[in-house]
Amino acid sequence: MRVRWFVAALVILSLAAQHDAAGQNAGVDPRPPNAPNHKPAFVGQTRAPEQKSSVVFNVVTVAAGIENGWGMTFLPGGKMLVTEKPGRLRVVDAKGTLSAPVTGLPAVDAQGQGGLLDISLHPDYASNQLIYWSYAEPRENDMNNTAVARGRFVDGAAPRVENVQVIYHQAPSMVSRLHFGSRLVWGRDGTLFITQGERSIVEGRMQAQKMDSLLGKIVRLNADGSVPKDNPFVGKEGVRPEIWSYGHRNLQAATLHPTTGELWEVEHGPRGGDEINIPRKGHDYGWPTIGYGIEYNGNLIGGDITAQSGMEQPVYYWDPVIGPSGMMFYTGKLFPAWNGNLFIGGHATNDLVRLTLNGERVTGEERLLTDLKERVRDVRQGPDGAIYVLTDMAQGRILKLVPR
Ligand SMILES: [Ca+2]
Repeated sequence: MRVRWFVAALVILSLAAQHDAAGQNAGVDPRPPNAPNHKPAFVGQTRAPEQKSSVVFNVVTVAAGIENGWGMTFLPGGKMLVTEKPGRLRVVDAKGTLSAPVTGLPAVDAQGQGGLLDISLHPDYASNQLIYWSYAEPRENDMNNTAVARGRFVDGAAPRVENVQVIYHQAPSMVSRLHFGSRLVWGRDGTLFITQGERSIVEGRMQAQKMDSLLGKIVRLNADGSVPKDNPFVGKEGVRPEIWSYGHRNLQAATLHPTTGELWEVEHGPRGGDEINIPRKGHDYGWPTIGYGIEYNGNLIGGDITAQSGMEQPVYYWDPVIGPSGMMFYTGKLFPAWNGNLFIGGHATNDLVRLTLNGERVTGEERLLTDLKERVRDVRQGPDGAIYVLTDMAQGRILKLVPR
C-alpha cells in the first residue's frame, strides 16, 4: 500500500513538473519567459511538451573554414553553393573543398547583420543555370536595403556568374545594420517569395504596417522580378503590389510545406516572441502592434498586447527566443521517424530545434546538437536525405546528420 502511494505521488510530482503555475506546459526550455504576463492564444502555442526521439545519428563535417556562412543549396551532381556573409559565394565539391569566390556578384554592404545572405536555384536550373541570391545592398549616404539578384552560374576552375540582374530592391533604404531578412523560397507556381526585415530602427519598424513600404513584408515576384498579376494588392492605390503579407519583424527562415505547398516562416522576435507563421495572401501578422516579447531594454512594446482583431496569431512562439535561422520540413528516407517534422536552426541557442506537428499545430519539441557550441544559420535537406546544417562562425562548417 505504501509503495502504491509512493508511486502515485511520483506520478503527480512528474506531471506537476511539466506545468508551471499558470497551467502552461513547461516545455523543453528551463529558462523563464521574458514576458510572463503574456498568455498563449490557444493550448500548445508555446512550450510544447518535450518529445525526445530515439533516433541515433552521427554528425559528419562536410566542409570547414566557411566564414560566417549564411545560406546553402545543392547543385545537381553532388556539389553545393554556400554564401559567406562578408560577400563571398563558394562552390563546395563532393570532397568538401571550397572553391575560390564566385566572381561577378555585385558589392554587398557587409556590416552588422548585412552581407551576402541567401542562395537559391531557379526551379529550372538544370536547363537555365540561373541562381538567385539576396544581400544587403549598399546605397548612398550610408543607407542600404535588402536586394535580390540573379545570374547564370558557370562552374569551373574560376567559377563565375554572367548576365547579372538585380531583380528586387527593398524600399525605402535606411541607415541600419540590422534586420535584412532574408530567405528566397519558390512557390509551386514558379513565383519567388522574398522574406525581409523591417530594419529594426523605430522608423523602419513602424513601416511593417505601412502598405506603401516594403519593410517588414514578404513579397512575391515572378522569376524575372515582375509582379504577379494575382498578388493580393495589385491595382490598389497606395499599396506596393509586390506585397504578399505584412506586419513581419525579421525573417531568416522560410520554406514550403511539403504537403500543402504553402509558405511557412519563422521570424525573430525581440526579447521573447520568436514565432512560426503561415503567411497567407494579403494577411497581417501583427508586428509591431501585437507580439509575445518585450524590448531588449526591458520596456514594453506598444500597448503590450498579444492579440488584435484582423491580425494573425502565430502557429507557435518561443519566449525566451531561439534566434531562428533556416528551416526545413523533413521528407527524406534516411530518418523515417522524423518524416514531416519541422527543423529550425537555433542561432541564439546554438542548436537544432525539431518540432512534431499535427497539421498546423505543434505537438512536441526537441533540441538536437545541444553540444554544438556553434550558431546555426541554415538547415536544409540534402538530395541524399541527410540533414545539412550550416554554422555561422569565423571558421564555420557545413555538417550533416546521418543515421548511425
Ligand atoms: Ca506576429
